[in-house]
Amino acid sequence: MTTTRRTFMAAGSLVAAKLALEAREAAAQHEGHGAQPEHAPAATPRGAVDPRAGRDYTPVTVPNGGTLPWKMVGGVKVFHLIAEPVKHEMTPGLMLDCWGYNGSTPGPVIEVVQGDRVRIYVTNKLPEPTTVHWHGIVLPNGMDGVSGLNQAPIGVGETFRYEFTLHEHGTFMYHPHFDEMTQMAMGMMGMIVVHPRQRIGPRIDRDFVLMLSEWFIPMGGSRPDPLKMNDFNMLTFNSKAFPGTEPLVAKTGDRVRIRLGNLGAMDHHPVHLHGHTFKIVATDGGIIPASAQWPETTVLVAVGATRDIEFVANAGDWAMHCHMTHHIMNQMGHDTPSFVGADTRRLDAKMKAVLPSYMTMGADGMGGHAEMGMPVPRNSVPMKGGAGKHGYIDMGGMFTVVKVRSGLKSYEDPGWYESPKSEQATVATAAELTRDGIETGDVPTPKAHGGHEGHG
Ligand SMILES: [Cu+2]
Repeated sequence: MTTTRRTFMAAGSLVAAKLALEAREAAAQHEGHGAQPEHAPAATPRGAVDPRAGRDYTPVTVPNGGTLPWKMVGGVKVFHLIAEPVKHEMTPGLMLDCWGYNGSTPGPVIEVVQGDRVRIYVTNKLPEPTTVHWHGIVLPNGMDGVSGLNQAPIGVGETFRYEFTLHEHGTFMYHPHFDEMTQMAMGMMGMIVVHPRQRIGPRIDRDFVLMLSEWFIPMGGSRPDPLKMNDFNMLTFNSKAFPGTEPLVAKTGDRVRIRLGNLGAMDHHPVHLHGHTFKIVATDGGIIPASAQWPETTVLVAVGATRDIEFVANAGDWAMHCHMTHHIMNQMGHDTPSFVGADTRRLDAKMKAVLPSYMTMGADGMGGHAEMGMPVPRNSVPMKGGAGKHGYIDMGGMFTVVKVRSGLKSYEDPGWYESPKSEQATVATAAELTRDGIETGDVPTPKAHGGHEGHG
């Protein structure tokens, strides 16, 4: 047990914190975060955190999502989680029948403060039993949520009560531990953020929460397939695939934290952020001491783990994505031969005789296919990407944009970044090539992609 994980209030600092509390209470009023507990919860063996002490944190921002509301009853934060089927638009053009919590997948983020006593009612509106496991949280055994081991399953229509005190702070998750293969593949998962009772380290300006998951959605279908063990064809941040992912917006110089959690079935995701180096500052086991943090540009988020990264924001539109290239594609077919570099003219000619619209895919790469609007089954998004400032962004899946600007008045999507001309990559001029002695030799002439002249 380290002092960085659990903040012990010394008597002197408690007085100071109480004084600061009054000033802060007025300022820190935030939706769902108004009241402080009036009564300290009953002392526990590890109840060293004084819940009457002040609070100094930045509430989380959940792209494409929100936080679970709560009310204070006798010093306990009371939540109501409802496990239920949900209609979910994973990305424009793909509407799904999923399972989730309180109308969404992932479920709303449960945001609390270290030392809080929580009572979480869970109502089961699914067609089968369920439970909730509070992943990563140290709590009494009977609250751990493993069906059969720690509790009876929550029957269809039943409401169970979970109650415990958050001794640790950090980034955690919740998910079922009954038929988890089905229920998690259908979208049942969520994140838990426990802020430290007293701030540790520099103030965070933007605190984002992203859950990573993976799905198999048959082309034209609307139900995730829980039996898939690999070849997942939809990869998501907060159950959204690009271009459905909301950007993460920050001001230049903001200190940004991104909390990543992975409850996918099989895959670990190396999440890469462009234009920055960041530090991995915490795992779901606690804070990494400053002396042990190291700079990174990619963080591997293993199945069942969370990672918090922090950086100071640089101006621009920066891609953030899983670096497994198949994880930034939407509903790509995997069971086809590779045509890259093949001369497919004879094949095309024969096929066109029976299928006039036939065109072999992929002989000169697959960039631009997404943009061409091929005929596809209804409710499917094969290879679909989204519009960008400089043309089409050929990616889907676990891809989003961190948008950083100076002088923002709000954290609404500020549109596309306008690079200064001198800082924009463009076609090199003949004068530039001559000046620098660059000879390109013979170069191929671009072929039209099915009547589409090039792409961005
Ligand atoms: Cu990945």
